[in-house]
Amino acid sequence: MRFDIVTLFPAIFDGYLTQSLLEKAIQKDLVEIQRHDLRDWAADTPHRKVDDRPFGGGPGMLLQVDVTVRCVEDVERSCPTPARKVLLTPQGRRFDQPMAEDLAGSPRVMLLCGRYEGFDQRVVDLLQPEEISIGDFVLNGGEVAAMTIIDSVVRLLPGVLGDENSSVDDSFSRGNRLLEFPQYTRPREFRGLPVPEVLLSGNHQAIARWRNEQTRLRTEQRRADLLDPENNNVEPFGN
Ligand code: 6GU
Repeated sequence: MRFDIVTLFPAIFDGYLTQSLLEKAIQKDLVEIQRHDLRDWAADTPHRKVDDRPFGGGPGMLLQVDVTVRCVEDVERSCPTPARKVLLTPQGRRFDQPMAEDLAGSPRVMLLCGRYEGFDQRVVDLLQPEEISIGDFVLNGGEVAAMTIIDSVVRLLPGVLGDENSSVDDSFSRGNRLLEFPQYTRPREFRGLPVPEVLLSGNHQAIARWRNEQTRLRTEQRRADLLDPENNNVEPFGN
């Protein structure tokens, strides 16, 4: 799978690409990540301007449609596989695990990271990207959101995780919309807090029952919304 990241700050991704699980996945050729500096598509060589003030007034600067469309079209042509285009914006559809699973089935995804107040609306009108938000809060730009999406997608690609920490039972996946049960390792007791007795019992049936119960309790207490069938409509995603 290939990701193309369009950003004004390609260096933000440096540590993430070299200090995480991603580095191994890249080495194994399971994923390829190309970064593209939007400024390289600016028209004027000395200033390399990519933004301008919004018509009608208001705070901040907008990324310009001409620079952005030129960039995206060139990046699209840099590889024969057509790219699914995703624009990161707080106005987008809220990202979740089924959307990560859906993206993991795409051979190529182009992520457009906004900065400032965002993109000129005509970027969306012309390129018709899927617009994605990672939650109801505001980031300074799409870069952290792009890393979030890549991180959640890459771990779903075959061969990235070993069998020992497979993603098939992950919370929020299509087959499992419940929270995970609590887990414990050594020592058996720490500052007066013991590991629940049942986990030391060797009784696998009792352990499975206890874990299911904990999953149900936690989900009821913390995320009752996940148990509401109304919220479990798996809407299609994409254009
Ligand atoms: Cl995708 N971008 C920005 N700038 N802020 C966000 C976001 C994206 N998702 C949540 N907040």
